[in-house]
Amino acid sequence: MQALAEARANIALVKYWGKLDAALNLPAVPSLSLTVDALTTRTSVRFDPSRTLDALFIDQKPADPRALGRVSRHLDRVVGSAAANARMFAEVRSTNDFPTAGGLASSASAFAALTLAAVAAAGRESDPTKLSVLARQASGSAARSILGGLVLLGVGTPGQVDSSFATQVASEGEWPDLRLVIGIASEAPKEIASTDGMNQSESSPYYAPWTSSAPADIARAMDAIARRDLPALGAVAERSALRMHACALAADPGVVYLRGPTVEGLHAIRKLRARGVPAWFTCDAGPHPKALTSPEDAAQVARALAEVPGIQRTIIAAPGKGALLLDGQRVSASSFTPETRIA
Ligand code: 2P0
Repeated sequence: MQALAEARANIALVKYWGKLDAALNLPAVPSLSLTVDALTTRTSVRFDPSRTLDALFIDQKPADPRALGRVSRHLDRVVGSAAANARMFAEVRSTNDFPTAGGLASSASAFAALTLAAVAAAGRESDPTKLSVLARQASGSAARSILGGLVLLGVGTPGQVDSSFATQVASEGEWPDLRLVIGIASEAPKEIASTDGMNQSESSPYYAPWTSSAPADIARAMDAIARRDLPALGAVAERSALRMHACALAADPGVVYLRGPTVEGLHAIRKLRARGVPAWFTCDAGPHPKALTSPEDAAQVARALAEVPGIQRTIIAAPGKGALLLDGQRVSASSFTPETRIA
């Protein structure tokens, strides 16, 4: 009846931006991410026959009705509708060790942890593929946080809910020598939610070229990972981030996540690279500049980002684990091993 799960955020190296089927939340492009050890959400779910409503606490505070509604809909999706008496109402408590909803992928770790905790609390059978299909329906990037290390999220087939899921490309132990340095530009929630930014980006004249060029970026990233080639992976990552933002900026009206510190962060990282430091820029639906680099160079990259005006602090993140249960429970496994599609 109750379970406690933990999941880590992930940062996409090849970005997810756009939906093939909004109702089923199927991505229009394949994406590839690194699950990171430094950004963790811990979520407990307790189904309680005496409850008459779901309750949600985020960082110890009662959540707003919109967040509660999103969580209730996800519980309905995972274990059945409360309104139809198919499940009990639940108390959900979630804590983040990083700022919520500010472009640091809190929805990824939050919905991955919620999915696993809810499945376990309900005593359901599952496996990473099914868990990622469930998590994806709440938040596309959450599908990737089910797994650790470098993770691929495939595109789907319209109308088929289980057609897009995450698979692990290299575990956190298989390529441990990667670091993501994050420059925190603001602790405030972002102004345009990712879902809205993506929907708006469909009006961009660059939307079609953005989606059609993504499979080639995935192929290059997969090849770089197979060779453990950081410069090749970094080059794809920087290009994918800039293309995603170019697509968003050209929407009508333009979707602008970039702030002064984001752009200055990009220049600082390129300047380091010109001096021979292996570091490549990325950024997401928020203002924080991030850099992919090596363990040896991470401190130097963090110092360079910390000097950018407007950067308040930096986080150095290593490859992290996938979602896991913390209270000794297990989700019983079912067998289901489909193939990931990237195009
Ligand atoms: C990514 N982002 O690949 C991209 C890059 C942000 C920029 O996935 O609409 O919150 O809930 O599926 O998962 C953020 O999008 O979007 C995201 P929905 P989500 O990480």
